[in-house]
Amino acid sequence: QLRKIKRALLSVSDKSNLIPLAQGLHDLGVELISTGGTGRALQEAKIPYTDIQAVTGNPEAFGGRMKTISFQIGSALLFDRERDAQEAQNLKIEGIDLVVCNLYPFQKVQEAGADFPTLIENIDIGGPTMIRAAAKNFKDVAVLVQSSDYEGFLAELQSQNGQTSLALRQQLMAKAFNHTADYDARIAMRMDEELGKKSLRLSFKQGRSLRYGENSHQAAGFYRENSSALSLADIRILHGKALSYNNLLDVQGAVDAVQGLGGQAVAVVKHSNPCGLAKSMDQRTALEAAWSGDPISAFGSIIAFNQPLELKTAEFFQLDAEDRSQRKFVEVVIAPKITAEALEYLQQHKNLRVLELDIAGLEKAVDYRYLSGSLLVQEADLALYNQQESVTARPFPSDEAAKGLVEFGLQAIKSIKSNAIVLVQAVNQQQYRILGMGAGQPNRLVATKLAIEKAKENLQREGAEDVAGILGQCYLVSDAFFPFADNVELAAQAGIRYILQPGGSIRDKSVIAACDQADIAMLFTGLRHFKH
Ligand code: 93A
Repeated sequence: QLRKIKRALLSVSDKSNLIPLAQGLHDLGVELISTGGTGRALQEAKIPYTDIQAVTGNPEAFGGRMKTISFQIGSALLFDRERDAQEAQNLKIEGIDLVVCNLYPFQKVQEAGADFPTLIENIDIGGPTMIRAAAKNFKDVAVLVQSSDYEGFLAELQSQNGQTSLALRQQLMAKAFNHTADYDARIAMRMDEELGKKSLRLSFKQGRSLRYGENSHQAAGFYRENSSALSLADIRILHGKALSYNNLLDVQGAVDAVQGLGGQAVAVVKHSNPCGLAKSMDQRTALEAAWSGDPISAFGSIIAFNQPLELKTAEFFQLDAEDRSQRKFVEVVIAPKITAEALEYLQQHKNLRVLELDIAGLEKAVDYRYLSGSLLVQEADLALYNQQESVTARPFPSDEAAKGLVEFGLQAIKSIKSNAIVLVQAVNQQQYRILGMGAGQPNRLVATKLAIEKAKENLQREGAEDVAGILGQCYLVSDAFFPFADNVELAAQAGIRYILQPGGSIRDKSVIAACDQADIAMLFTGLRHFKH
């Protein structure tokens, strides 16, 4: 089903790449038809063309609102070359086999802050009509809507004696309908806005396939947002099996946790919560410190690095250990880059998924949650704190070291599901880690208990001599205010001496009093970090 292109209609607002295409078509013997501005560009380049008015038999009218809209152009694009051949001949309609069209730049004009009448004038009517007509008749007609497609298209024509294949025309057709749909969606959104109603028109394309959802009886899919410059769907799998639904959720959790942390940061994630998170100047040290947050849960975890993964770091997993029990199996590692040596080492583990993605370049300005027949939208939780106000008799330290640990603690708590409590430790000036955390508890007191228990367990395993002494150096961070003093009392019993929380409870006073009683320093940040 090759189709020769004999006549082409060129009508473009964006004239980039136009001349090489027009010249190429002309050289192949294609007759070119053009609207006013496009024609002038051809004329300047000395490429012969037929003026649209000679085809429509009508003048370009009404300030350009009527250029191509006509019985002649519509018919030339739409008639069925087999079924309607006789009728077309009777009506003296000669087919047009290619439309090259891009539309009035509505979006660009809008972004430039144009007034309403200017916007209205930039709603293209004739362009989408031609594009949709050509696309509908893809069996015989080709359509180009993007200037970056010209070069490849021309090369294909040149290699096929001026003909296009059905497969190519079908691809161009799908692209054309997507293009006009996006164009109209933009206009529709803007018109809703004018009436004070904001509408959301998200547009996604189906991406990699998923075998199933959270559980094996749930079908699932993964879609990439069309307008996203860099998406989680752009992950490159360098090694290992396809990603599962749960993998992707955990990868997002791990990536969120390391994003925004400087130095060498590592997150160890299970069920979308970081059970380990650390930052250091050295990557291997950071991994060890993150792993130590919960060395049992870390098995089968998803691990994200904010810097290129080095061999020395990867060797921590001891994948080549004779004694199999020494090998640390994880599900996924992801980094902005995996060095060749690290990749070779990790490939020893058949089931490990090794992923690359430019984590720092990922953007997630908004969060969406689908509810029954409705969508919840919010800005992503990007800020760490509003203020740092020491509210206790014992002042909360404000030196550089303290600031570093405060920011690390807030970054950690922001990534953990509510109710969340995390204990963070400065191993030294440049090395921070999660020492214990409690996540997703309906009762905050239980989260505090879990975080303290885990911290103690970790310190005991590590052979720490003065567990209470170390806990006395850690910061206990709460994602939301303490409604009662009981959390403070529990922390005091464990030897905790520093607490960070948003503040803002009607019982703040009694919570502060409990801190003073126990000689605890407390900082109010003024910003809650719920994560449901
Ligand atoms: O105002 S329109 O909707 N009326 C038309 O009949 C029409 N035909 C093509 N705009 C129309 N066009 C658009 O003009 C094309 O989609 C293209 O964006 C532009 C090209 O005009 P020119 O060749 O004069 O620069």
